Amino acid sequence: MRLFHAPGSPYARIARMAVIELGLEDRVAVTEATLRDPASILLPFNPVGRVPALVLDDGTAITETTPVLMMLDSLVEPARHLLPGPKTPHALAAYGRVLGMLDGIAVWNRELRRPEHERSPGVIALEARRAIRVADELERAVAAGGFAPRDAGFLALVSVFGYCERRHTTFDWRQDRPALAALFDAAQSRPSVARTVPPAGMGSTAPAA
Ligand SMILES: N[C@@H](CCC(=O)N[C@@H](CS)C(=O)NCC(=O)O)C(=O)O
Repeated sequence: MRLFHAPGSPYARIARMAVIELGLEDRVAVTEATLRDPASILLPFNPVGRVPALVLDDGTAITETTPVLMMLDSLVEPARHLLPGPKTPHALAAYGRVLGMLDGIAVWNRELRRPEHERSPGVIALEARRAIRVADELERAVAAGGFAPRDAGFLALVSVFGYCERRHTTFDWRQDRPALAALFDAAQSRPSVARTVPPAGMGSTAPAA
């Protein structure tokens, strides 16, 4: 099977890290695709044109991060699954919270990529407030011992702040968030993290759009 990604995409990075964490590199080929490009090799498989997209051997294209993780999890024994289930509601809540934060950061970043006269100060202010609010909550959660297991919430957290670090530098997320920063820094030595660091730039298209 084949996983389409873009090096700058924080959503696709979660899936790429999952492939490595689950030991699926010999079963899942990782292919880079261009985004927002009518000639992209992704479009015949996924008309939505977004990554991650996981194309199964029968041609079925699984899209959106969580369904992709569900499919990847299904390839390994349950004890190694990354996605939390309803029996671990705190972990499920943590994963959802980080994904929600990522959605907001993506909107914020997209707004900043517009020509200045097209930007909405209202949207930027709203998304900045949202990001600060969630990051403060994540700081409290990490300080209390949260995000310790290497599950989907942990991978999503690393991906969101990795994106902020490299492609959304306007958000000074480390400021007054020592627990979060320490967790993020410690994660960098994991092979799944070290091997998927996004290129510096802006947005999700490579190298710098
Ligand atoms: N809700 C999707 C979001 C995926 C997404 O927005 N991916 C971006 C890259 S970070 C993309 O492919 N954008 C291309 C486009 O908008 O055309 C998910 O959970 O995977």
